[in-house]
Amino acid sequence: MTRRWATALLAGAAIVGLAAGARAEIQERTIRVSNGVNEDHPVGNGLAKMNACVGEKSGGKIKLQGFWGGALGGDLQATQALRSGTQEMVITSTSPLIGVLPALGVFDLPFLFNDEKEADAILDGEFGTYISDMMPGVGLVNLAYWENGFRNLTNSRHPVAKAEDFSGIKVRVMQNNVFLDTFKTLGSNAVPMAFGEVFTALETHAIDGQENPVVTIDTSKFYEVQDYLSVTRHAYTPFMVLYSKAKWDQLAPEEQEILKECAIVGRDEQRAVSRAKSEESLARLKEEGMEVNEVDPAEVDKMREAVKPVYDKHAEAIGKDIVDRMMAELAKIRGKS
Ligand code: TK8
Repeated sequence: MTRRWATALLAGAAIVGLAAGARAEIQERTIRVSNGVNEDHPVGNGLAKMNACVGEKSGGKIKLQGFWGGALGGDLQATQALRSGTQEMVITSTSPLIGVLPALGVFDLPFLFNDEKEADAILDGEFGTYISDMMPGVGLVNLAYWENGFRNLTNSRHPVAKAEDFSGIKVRVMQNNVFLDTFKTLGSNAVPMAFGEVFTALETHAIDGQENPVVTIDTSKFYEVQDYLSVTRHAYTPFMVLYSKAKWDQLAPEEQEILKECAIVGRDEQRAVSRAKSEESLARLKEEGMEVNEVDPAEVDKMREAVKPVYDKHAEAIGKDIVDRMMAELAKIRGKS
């Protein structure tokens, strides 16, 4: 056998050995993933894709097990379980975590993004990394930003076609001061509440309305307890795919790499389904009897104008440098810098 062949064989054996060694680092494990939404939400598609990816890259050793409808607790409760090291993962809106990391409030500023393209550019770019790099400091690791989406108002009182129509409507908002202030500034009676309590509160008329993306309104069956959908697109909420830092640090580098890569694979699937399903959901909400109105752009501009003071009012709590950095990034994306 020539020296070259021997060298090639040795090199091959080394690579196979390394791969086997790396695989040996990968433990058999089932990772529990807490979700507030139901499994037929696009997050279900994203998690299925991420799970298939993780299974393939780990030789079937690592599995993701989704828990839905807040079965393992709401967003904030599940996130606290991660921080205490008693649970592995949660896919949560950033908004309820504002008490954990005030900087997350930057995503709650009303009418911040004009479209999904801007949201993706910010979240998947330097700014998104800048915020993700803050998460280990509060006991969390953000694997990716998935899409909750542009939020719209539903209620059981009357359509909201003009800025003044918010007046008198009792609207549930997430447990988040920026949303609370935004909806109070718009004239509604804003009530902070965990997502898991919203359906019953609507059904019993403890509240008149809520606001969420149409795929959430559809898959949470809010059409059963709401009459009007007003397409306001007043905010865009990201989901974070969070891992407990205490548990993350117990994973082998190979396992961490697999989870990070597959969270991105899951992200692309989840966003694609979220955007494709939005049209279907809108059609279903109409079929289920909801009266849907697209708010006139001139009226949206009036709403934008009305809530502008919310930016200055909350800049200090969020971090003025963070708000300024966000606005500078957006100006760059819009070609205005
Ligand atoms: C689901 C929540 C929900 C959010 C809300 O876990 O609370 O209204 O938009 O989708 O994160």
